[in-house]
Amino acid sequence: MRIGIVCYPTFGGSGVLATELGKALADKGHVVHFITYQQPVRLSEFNANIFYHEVRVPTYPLFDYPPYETALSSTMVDVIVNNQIELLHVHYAIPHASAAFMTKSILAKQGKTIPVITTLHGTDITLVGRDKTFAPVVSFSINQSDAITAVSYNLREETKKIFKIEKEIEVIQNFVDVRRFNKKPIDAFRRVIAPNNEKIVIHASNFRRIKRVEDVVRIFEKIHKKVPSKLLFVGDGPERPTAESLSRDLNIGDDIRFVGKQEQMEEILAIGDLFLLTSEYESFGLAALEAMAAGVPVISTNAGGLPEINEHGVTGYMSDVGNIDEMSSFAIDLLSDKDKLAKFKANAYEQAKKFDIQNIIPKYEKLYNRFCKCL
Ligand code: GMT
Repeated sequence: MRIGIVCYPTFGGSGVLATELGKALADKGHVVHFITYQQPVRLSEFNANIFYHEVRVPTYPLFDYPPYETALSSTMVDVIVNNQIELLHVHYAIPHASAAFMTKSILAKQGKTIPVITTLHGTDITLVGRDKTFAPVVSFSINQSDAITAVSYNLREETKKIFKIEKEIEVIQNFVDVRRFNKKPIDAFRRVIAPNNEKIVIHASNFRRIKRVEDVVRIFEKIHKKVPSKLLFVGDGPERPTAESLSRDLNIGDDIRFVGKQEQMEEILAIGDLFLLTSEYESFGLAALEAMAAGVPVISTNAGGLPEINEHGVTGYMSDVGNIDEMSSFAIDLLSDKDKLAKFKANAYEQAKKFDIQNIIPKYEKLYNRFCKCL
């Protein structure tokens, strides 16, 4: 099948998921055309079945705001027509669902039908999408999609609460390639981060406010008082300076490393003992699932879709948003008990296997097949 995938090319979960989906489909013999403004970060290796089309937005003195959505729709029309694309799968509603609607309408005028599937990822509904600046367009264009999927049961319910959705929203939960994340730790790397065999705590995100990275620092401060430990912050974003200055203010700066955006997450997670995710909301929490696939237990909030992956008392622990005391005592308890930690690590890995890419890709293929009988 010839599939067009539209996504954000950055480190965010929706772009990572869309890229991994495209790569897996290509491995199964489908031809995948990525359409986005930059090479997706996880699309580094060559695959004969993968094509990448860059959306270019011309500059013009009149354009204070470059019209990306218009350029994206025009590129989609061009790619679909010239590459015989049979189905368009867009990830993250803004602005991809409305650009897809425009594309579909243009092609309909030319007598061509292109089925559109929109996958909702989280903030495109719960944060940005519901804002009145975007809501009418988001709601309309989602409803115009031929199929709508959500990455968790929680996101499906949230979407139904926020918008009047006239179609069924199908849940296809996010996935992880367990084989890729099940790596042996590189000893030399572990020694650089934790020279005295301290425990390694990890947080990875885009450092947006919704992630509450200050809570991560405060939890670590409490852990650090009881358990020799180091904290690795992976990723970058607007709240990073706040987390950095709080680390210095709390006098724990020397035991916290900000390693920035990293492509080889599996190598970093392989040396981890605990993953912290303190978000106000996560539709799913792909970063936590990747940690679990690397055998790292997760202490998270119980917000959004996190209870769909993190099993309290089994694969980690969950607390209410902002409950720093409880999250730190769970962490101290776990990191201080060798046997319990080993058990939780094994449980986390077993749980991740339920979300293995091999189990989820056929669900997307089945969905595609409803619109295009050419698989
Ligand atoms: O977390 C972010 O801000 C990034 C965002 C995205 O769209 O890239 O992540 C969302 O999609 C991920 C992949 O489906 C989910 O795992 C994240 O939970 C979700 N983030 C939020 O809901 C805040």
